[in-house]
Amino acid sequence: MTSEQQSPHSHEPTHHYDAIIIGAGVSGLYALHHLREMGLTARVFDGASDIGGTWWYNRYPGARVDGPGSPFYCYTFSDELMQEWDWAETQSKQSDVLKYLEHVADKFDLRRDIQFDTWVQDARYDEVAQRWTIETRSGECASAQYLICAVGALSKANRPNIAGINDFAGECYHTGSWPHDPVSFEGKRVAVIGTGSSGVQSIPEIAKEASHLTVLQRTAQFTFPAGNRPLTDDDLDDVRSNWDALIEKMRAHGGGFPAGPNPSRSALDDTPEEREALYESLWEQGSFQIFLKLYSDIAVNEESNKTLSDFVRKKISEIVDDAETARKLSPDHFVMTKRPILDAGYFETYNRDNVDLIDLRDDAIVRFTPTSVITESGEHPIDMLVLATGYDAISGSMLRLNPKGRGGVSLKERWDERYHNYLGMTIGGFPNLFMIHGPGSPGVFYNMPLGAERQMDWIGKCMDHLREKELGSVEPVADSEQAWFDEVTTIANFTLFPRTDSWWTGANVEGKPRYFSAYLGGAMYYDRIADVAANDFAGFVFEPVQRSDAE
Ligand code: N01
Repeated sequence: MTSEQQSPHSHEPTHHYDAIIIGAGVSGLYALHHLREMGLTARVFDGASDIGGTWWYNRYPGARVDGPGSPFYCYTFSDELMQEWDWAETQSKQSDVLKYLEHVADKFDLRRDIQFDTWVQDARYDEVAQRWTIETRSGECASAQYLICAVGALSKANRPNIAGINDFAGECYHTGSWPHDPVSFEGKRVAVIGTGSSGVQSIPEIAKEASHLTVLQRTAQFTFPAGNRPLTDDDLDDVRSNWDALIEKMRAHGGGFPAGPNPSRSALDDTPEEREALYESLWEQGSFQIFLKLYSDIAVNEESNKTLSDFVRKKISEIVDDAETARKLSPDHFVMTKRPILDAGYFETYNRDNVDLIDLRDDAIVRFTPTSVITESGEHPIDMLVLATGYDAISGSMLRLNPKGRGGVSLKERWDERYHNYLGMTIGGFPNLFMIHGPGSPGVFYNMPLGAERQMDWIGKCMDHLREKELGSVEPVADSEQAWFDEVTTIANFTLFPRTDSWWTGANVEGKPRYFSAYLGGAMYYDRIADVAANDFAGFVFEPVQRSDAE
């Protein structure tokens, strides 16, 4: 159903669709394509000026895929798309990922249903009409039976609240909303706050150009060689001729990678020499493959974990010339329990004469002035400040949207203490709303384009179910949300992940509920959601279509 009649009321919807999708990133693009294939009408709204979501915003120097690597960080729904696209490198740079997404948008003619530069500032459920109405910042309203939130797990910036930071008069950029015009570091004194993936990728690049770079580090990080290399024609031919089998492998793997399960033995089953040889060869090889070939218990057994932590700390001490700097760069949390990072010459960067490291645990920031950052040890004059301080991740962009469900209850109210959800896709009291990569789903622990496809395929099945049974709304019951929370938490507590402060646990944002909200069961998640669908969507409550008097 689509209609474009003008409404007499300024705040009445003027456009009506089957589905409204918020976000034109990797998830939103696929959602649009899939809904069209189902014969539904859909409109995508995005605050950015073009497609790409995270990949549109994150243009900082050094930004690359540090996940599964190309050509596996991609959609799988179209064989033709796979066959025709030439990836250049194993760890594609941001501009190459964006080119790919632009190609997808052109090939499937997606742009005609996407509205750019349009920030959705409100979304409300109408219980009588069984529809969602959204309002944009410019006051435009539209309605749809379904609201698909493809708002990104890493999209709401985490900006540090440090005394005087707003008084800093030099250039200041957050890695997650990097300018589109080139930024020059030439001859400048630059400070970077943050040593997560974005900091670790950008620091070596900034150091090459800046006259001086000061890295302000709160937590030292475990990072591994990215091993980026060009993809040859033979590499691509090999993947193309085995694509169907590789997709099956990706779907069966816990992280959505074309790999078998990790070796089934514990790190403690090997002798120290055997372990050292394995770690050394993986370090040499680089790329995300490192994590796929590790012992099975690195993330669950403290002693096993320490064997790998010790190995990386030894590497740091070998690479970094200055012993004190190497000490500061050596992490003390369980390796892997903050998002593992891939780098290109990160630790080597600290051997440069123009780079200094300040460990904020020993030498905290006191305040910023218009021209400097002052730490306990003294003043550091700077021309530019780079905030690589990450995101209010997983739940932040949903809470920023803050949809209002039944009875006008807002998501902020519903998620006051924890992110109630069922299957990581639906929320009680918010009928017909679906999240992609939301809390309670594998989201950031899975190959994200593949995860988006698989979640959206399930959402499509749920919509089909409503259509076939002439139902007007679907939402989870409270018991299924509680059971899902218990399942997510039980799996997480089996691991070391919840024991480290990270954006995975919400510990990076003040006042955020601190718990591990991602589903760590890997491929089991897709079996679980398939079972729910096969059992007539057990755990959900449905309402029949409410017919108006006129019908
Ligand atoms: O963010 P982060 P990110 N004062 O949260 C520090 C994905 N990604 O943008 O660890 C001082 O990891 C904070 O310190 P601490 C990837 O999944 C993918 O780097 O909280 N420091 C940390 O060092 C990644 O994990 C790719 O103590 C402060 C840093 O800032 C995720 O995005 C590329 C601070 C933030 O690190 C997020 O990565 C990049 C403060 N007030 C990212 N606040 C690709 O694959 C925060 N910090 C391309």
